[in-house]
Amino acid sequence: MGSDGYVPLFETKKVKGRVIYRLFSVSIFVGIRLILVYRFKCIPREGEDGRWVWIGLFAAELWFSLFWVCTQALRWNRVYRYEDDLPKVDIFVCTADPMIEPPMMVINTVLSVLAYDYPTQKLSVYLSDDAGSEITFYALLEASHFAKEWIPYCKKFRVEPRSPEAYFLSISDPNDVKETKEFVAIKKLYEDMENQIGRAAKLGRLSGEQQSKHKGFSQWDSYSSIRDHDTILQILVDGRDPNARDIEGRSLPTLVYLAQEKRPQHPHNFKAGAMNALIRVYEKISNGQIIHNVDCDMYSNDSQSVRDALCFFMDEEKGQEVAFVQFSEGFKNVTKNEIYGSSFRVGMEVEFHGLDGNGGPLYIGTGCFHRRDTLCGRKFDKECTNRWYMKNDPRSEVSLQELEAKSKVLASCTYEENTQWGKEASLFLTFSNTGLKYGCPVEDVITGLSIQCKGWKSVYFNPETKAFIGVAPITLPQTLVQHKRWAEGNFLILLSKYSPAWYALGKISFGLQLGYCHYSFWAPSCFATLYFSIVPSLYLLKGTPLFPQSSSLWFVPFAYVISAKYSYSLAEFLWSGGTILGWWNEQRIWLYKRTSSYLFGFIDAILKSAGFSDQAFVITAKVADEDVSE
Ligand SMILES: *[C@@H]1O[C@H](CO)[C@@H](O)[C@H](O)[C@H]1NC(C)=O
Ligand SMILES: CC(=O)N[C@H]1CO[C@H](CO)[C@@H](O)[C@@H]1O
Repeated sequence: MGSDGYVPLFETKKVKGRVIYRLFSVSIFVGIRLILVYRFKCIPREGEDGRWVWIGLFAAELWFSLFWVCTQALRWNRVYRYEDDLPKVDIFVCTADPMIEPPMMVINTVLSVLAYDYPTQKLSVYLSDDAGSEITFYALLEASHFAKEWIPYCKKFRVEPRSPEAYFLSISDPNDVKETKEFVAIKKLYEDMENQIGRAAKLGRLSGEQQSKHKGFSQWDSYSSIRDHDTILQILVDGRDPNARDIEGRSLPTLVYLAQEKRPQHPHNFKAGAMNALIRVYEKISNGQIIHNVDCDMYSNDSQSVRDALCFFMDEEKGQEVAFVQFSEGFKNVTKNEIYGSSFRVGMEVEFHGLDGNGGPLYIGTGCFHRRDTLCGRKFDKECTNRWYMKNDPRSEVSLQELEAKSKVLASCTYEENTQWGKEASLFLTFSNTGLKYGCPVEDVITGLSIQCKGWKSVYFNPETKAFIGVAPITLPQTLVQHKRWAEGNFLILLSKYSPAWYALGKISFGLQLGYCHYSFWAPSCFATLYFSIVPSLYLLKGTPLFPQSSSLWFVPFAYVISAKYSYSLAEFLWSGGTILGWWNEQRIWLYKRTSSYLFGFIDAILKSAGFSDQAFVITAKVADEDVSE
């Protein structure tokens, strides 16, 4: 470790005792020289017995000497590289509703990230359960037992993907894998766990026996409802604990369950609030330098993703500028022709790459790796490095109970009052400097924008094998509601203090400003679309021409623009891996969205910013809240 308190991502150490080795090596060298001198001097005269044997021996020794010199190159200057100093990575998994997001789905995501190919002592996983569901806690407890078998199994047989469900689905016949016996055993174990959890979920409560399995369940004694309960915090696996070992005796990643305190009279700010509570709590527990966040419906499909992301952060040229690395997402639930156009194909394959060229993609709330300092409001300056400050383990010398008690306070609903955290749920006001931004239905996008405005860059990474796979909305209403939220949120950003149009002026590149505006303009573009879809057809009935006759020369630009634009759009869609029918569906849905989602999004945004409606809530098919069902 350098005297200035940081260590590089990996460390290069010169081997100890080099001087001694070199002295030793020189002594051998001298010895060899002497041997050669002896051979040369004492060659038998011509005609004497054994002259040629002697010369042969001399040649052989000469050869060996040369060879020896070469071997010295392999020993003279040895360095050893240690990966020990990889930064600590903390993974936040967010869930909000055990009905929409069944506990089995949540723990599959958790297990897939627990099994990342990364040193387990450097990995911690936090599950933020905004519903504070006892069943989810129970599922996580079961998953922590299963992980003791699952992690070694994955690492031993290099299993991909590491979400058990996806893995077992991908293998239809146990005889297809080499390790048939182990496969059958682990699958059985998984199914037992699934049955147990399934039964509990169906009943909606736990039996006394299940509750007696862990002292953590006592925290539900004071639980009155999903919107009214104490902070629930439980460190299920403490990575430092010498007893927390997998079946092969290796350490396990730390695993923490957190449900922030909720009281009816306090806003809890949904996902952003949960993330901010997590950020405060994790500082006391693991305090890693990288925060990785995934939604609970999005499992990791590639165990190497952490290392992939670190490549960008540790890059010698540009690494110090990178605030976050956003991965693309894949969807397992879309049909071949994407009937609701919900895979965001062109966005992922084309548009985000365009943003990346202008300074970095948006932060889309999942599948993202953050430099922790940037989430805590750090500005980019010359002192930022691609090296990682070594933080002392915050846990040292504190018992687990004390640690839990200390951390719990940080997730209470009054903690944020009069602090720099988050900020109230209203627009046009000063967003604070710390944590994720509140008051916007797309808290992720506005958070990413504010980070970029502080001088940071972001990186978009879209590997061939999708690193994260989630579920897309599978019904038309879900699709439309999701787009209403996005359109409304992005439009609100335009009106907010953090507007990409003026706040960002001069802070981010002009191209990136326009890129953000593109998303912000979704909502208002409903009017032009509605006008175009209604008025010309009415006038057609009246017989008033609004477009040039096909015989007129003015017809050419219209025909050209329309046909060229559509051909390009089709080509782009096909190039992104879509189908012709998929493109057609996308066009269809595009019209639906523009005439409904965007219109409602626009109206709601205006009402909200005029102060008529203040329920700034988050709706997603993934993270939803009680009010959503309304
Ligand atoms: C997910 O990972 C598996 C295994 O590596 C791979 O075969 C599959 O193509 C990946 N899925 C996607 C959508 O990339
Ligand atoms: C989680 C989820 O919605 N799964 C659905 C994905 O789509 C297939 C059909 O395409 C359904 O069978 C799954 O239930």
